[in-house]
Amino acid sequence: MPQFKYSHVEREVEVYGYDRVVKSHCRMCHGGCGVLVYLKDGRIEKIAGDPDCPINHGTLCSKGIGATQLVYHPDRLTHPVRRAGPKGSGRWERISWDEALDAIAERILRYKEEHGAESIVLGYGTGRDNEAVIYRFANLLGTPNVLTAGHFCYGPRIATTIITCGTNPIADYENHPRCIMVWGNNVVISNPDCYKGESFSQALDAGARLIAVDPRLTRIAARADVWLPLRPGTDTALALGMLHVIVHEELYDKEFVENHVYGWEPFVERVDEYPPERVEKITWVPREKIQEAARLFATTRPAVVQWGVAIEQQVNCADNNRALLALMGITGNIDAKGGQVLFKPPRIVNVGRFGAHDMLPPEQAEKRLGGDRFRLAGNFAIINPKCVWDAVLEEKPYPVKMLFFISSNPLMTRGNAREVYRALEAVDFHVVADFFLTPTAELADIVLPAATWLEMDYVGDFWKRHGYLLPRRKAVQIGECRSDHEMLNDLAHRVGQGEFWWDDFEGALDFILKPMGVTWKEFKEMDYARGEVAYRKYEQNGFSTPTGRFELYSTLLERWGYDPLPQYREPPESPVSTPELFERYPYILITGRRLPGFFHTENRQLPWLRELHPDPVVEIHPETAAREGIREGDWVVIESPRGEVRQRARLFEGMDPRIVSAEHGWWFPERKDPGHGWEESNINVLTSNAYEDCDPAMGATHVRTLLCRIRPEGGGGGSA
Ligand SMILES: Nc1nc2c(c(=O)[nH]1)N[C@H]1C(S)=C(S)[C@@H](COP(=O)(O)OP(=O)(O)OC[C@H]3O[C@@H](n4cnc5c(=O)[nH]c(N)nc54)[C@H](O)[C@@H]3O)O[C@H]1N2
Ligand SMILES: Nc1nc2c(c(=O)[nH]1)N[C@H]1C(S)=C(S)[C@@H](COP(=O)(O)OP(=O)(O)OC[C@H]3O[C@@H](n4cnc5c(=O)[nH]c(N)nc54)[C@H](O)[C@@H]3O)O[C@H]1N2
Ligand code: SF4
Ligand SMILES: [Mo]
Repeated sequence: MPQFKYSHVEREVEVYGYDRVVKSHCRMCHGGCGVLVYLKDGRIEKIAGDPDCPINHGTLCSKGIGATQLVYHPDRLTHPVRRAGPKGSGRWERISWDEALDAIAERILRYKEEHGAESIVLGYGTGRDNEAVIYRFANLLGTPNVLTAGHFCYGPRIATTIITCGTNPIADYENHPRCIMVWGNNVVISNPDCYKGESFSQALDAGARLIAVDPRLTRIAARADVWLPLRPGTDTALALGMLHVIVHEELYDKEFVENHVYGWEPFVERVDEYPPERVEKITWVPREKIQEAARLFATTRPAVVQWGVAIEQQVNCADNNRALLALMGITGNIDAKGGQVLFKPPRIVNVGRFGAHDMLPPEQAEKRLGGDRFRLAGNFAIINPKCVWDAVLEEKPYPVKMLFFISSNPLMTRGNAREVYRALEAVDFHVVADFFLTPTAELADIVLPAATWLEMDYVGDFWKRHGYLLPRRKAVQIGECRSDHEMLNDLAHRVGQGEFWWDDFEGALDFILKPMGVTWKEFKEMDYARGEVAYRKYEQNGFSTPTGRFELYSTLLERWGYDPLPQYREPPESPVSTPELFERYPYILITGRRLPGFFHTENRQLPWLRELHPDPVVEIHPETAAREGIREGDWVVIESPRGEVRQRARLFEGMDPRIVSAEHGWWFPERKDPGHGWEESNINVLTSNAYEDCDPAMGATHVRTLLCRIRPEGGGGGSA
């Protein structure tokens, strides 16, 4: 039994008779929190926050606590299965791991031979700490096609920060920024990427001023000094308007601008096109508020921008990010203590190198789906989902024969769900690795039982940019479940990649850690590792960009044929771009606000978490509800030009009456038919995935802002 600094742990063990406490690292969301896993008779009895962990200091959210119910859920898949009836019939037969992996390997080799490796698409959803192994497998196989959420989540942030300043600048909450501008993010609920709500809240308690840019009055907005409730999808215009104030009032950091940025003059010309009067008309935000926020942000240093995914799931995705980077940059906050820091990771084999991107032959990389169309994405190995569905359904530009989803539920989470359904139904061979038979898995040929984070050893936070690494330690084994890492390590041997993999996955962990001079067994005994912390490194080394400067004007985007400066585009559906459609669909629908207990489509099976939020909820302003004849709690039909779904009304005053806000990810695992109600409340039945609606450089699907109409279910006049 390890010794714990906190005596309450020892005491609890004694009083309640636990036989073991395993220190580990939660991954019920993007992960990060240190946990103590209490076991009795080999079973997890409870999970608590680890007070020693530098990421969460002992705090924990409902999902972390609820993980016990995930591990032991009776519906969990605990052995591989093969389809035993027509696709989607819900009939399955148990098979062994050897049978499953041999069958998958046989298909992979056959498709590679007959159609080229590019006909095999691997996929994952949002970061589940398995991306490095998936890319390694794909690159060594020779397929450039790994379908992720990266086109509209996090991928844009990595791509735009790398081309602007070399890496992703992280808010340095530990050193208490004095001003925080939260932009399209609800960090206290979503704890996204490199951030935890706890460290953000501590910076606020230490006195940071707060600006919130969100169409909804979130808890953060309610606490803010300035709240900018913008029209959804107009973020680039708002950011350029703030830059206009900062440039014209000379509130920028002159030394930084003079010595370290690239493209100042053309940048100022672009900013000049967005005076606050114009920006007010576009964004619905009064010009005085824009000026107030810009002044507060620029004059209270150090300051940070806490940005979220709302700005990435838009036609303006890359330019939203670049406009916010410009705000961080010209105010002198990049790599400043308490500002936006370019942290160094510990010395390890990083995700990119482990992912073996350099092993993908250039002629295969050329074939990346959509690589010609979305060139920023293509250069970062990211693809747009529609390119995959088209290649399955129309065999253009070449056929895709196999889809292999490892931790993703694309039927629920990608734009235009009905098209996704058609592609999953039509594809020649479909494999899924998951904990449950999700609506996506129900359309597979083989489903593999995946291990949860409590059932594996791993180097936690491997992919993050905050500079920490923490050991994730296996606590239990459930049935025949295997981690994605072990599964791919085994499959790799069966498709001729053996020389690049290991006898078992511990070898890979040793390989990752080797440059640090420790083995997995040694790292397992450590609390964490941290990279060297240093500020303003650019003063010595410049930025890792083609010009060595902070590129307000992107030389790479210019080379790829795009506007090198950020510009505002109207959302594809809006009162301005499609006024006739707006007459019939008179509300702006925003989708996907995060819920504390669920992670996208996950956790709706877990009683503790479902009890907190039993039904899908659509927020409607009381005036709008009255006009449409909708009362609190009514089931409401939400309709877009592409279809309709139902969610339950919650009347919410904290947004403009022209906005409606719906949840994403809803299916009903308690329903035993194989569809599990995937169409009923799935907001992506309503979203568009048309190429022309996507960000032209990044290929981000525009799922955040569309037009809709609403009516009470089973009656009412409706708004049409
Ligand atoms: N309209 C709309 N759509 C959205 C969004 C939105 O805001 N609005 N948000 C989007 C965003 S930001 C993202 S990132 C995507 C997310 O998209 P996905 O990542 O596809 O989302 P999930 O539905 O959570 O799918 C994950 C699946 O993997 C399983 N799983 C979890 N962990 C593991 C693991 O370790 N191994 C294996 N093998 N399986 C695992 C879960 O049971 C679940 O079925 O969705 C997005 N879709
Ligand atoms: N509990 C939980 N945590 C999660 C997830 C989850 O599903 N559940 N998903 C994870 C993933 S993959 C991601 S990407 C992150 C995302 O985390 P966040 O970025 O926090 O995502 P959201 O809550 O979807 O959106 C944040 C805010 O954006 C606002 N918003 C909507 N449209 C606009 C707009 O046009 N402009 C602006 N400025 N704001 C807008 C919404 O009102 C919302 O308050 O969360 C991660 N963490
Ligand atoms: S915030 Fe994320 S990592 Fe922390 S306990 Fe909750 S689910 Fe786990
Ligand atoms: Mo995401």
